[in-house]
Amino acid sequence: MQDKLIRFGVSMETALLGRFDRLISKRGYTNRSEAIRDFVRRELVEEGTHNGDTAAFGVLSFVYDHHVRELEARITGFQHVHYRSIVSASHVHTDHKNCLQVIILNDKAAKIEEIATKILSFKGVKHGRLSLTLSGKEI
Ligand code: NI
Repeated sequence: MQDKLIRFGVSMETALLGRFDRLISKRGYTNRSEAIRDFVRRELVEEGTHNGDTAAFGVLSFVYDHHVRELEARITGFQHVHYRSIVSASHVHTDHKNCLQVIILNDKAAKIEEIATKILSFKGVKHGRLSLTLSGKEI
């Protein structure tokens, strides 16, 4: 069910509003209300995932050199230990030497961060990034 929309006034300096309008235009928004709603949601997600007990989703992407001895087995083994937290894993062979994995996780935010941090610390994992979000019903 769609929640009722409430109108409210916002006061803002002219220069700041100008910068806001240019920013949202660059990002494809056609009106301020939709942009402000999205910005608020983003902050709420950010705030929500700062609490380690929050049920969250995580998207972890990382690139590694599959020639590094035992690394592939280590990555897979670690994911099997944490299979309850991992929803899916995709593997792309980016070239002769490197692989990209994208893992989707669903667990408490702190647990997701713990798993991601560990994987990113493995020797041979070159770089990666974790993005945390909420399921959507909270926002
Ligand atoms: Ni590969």
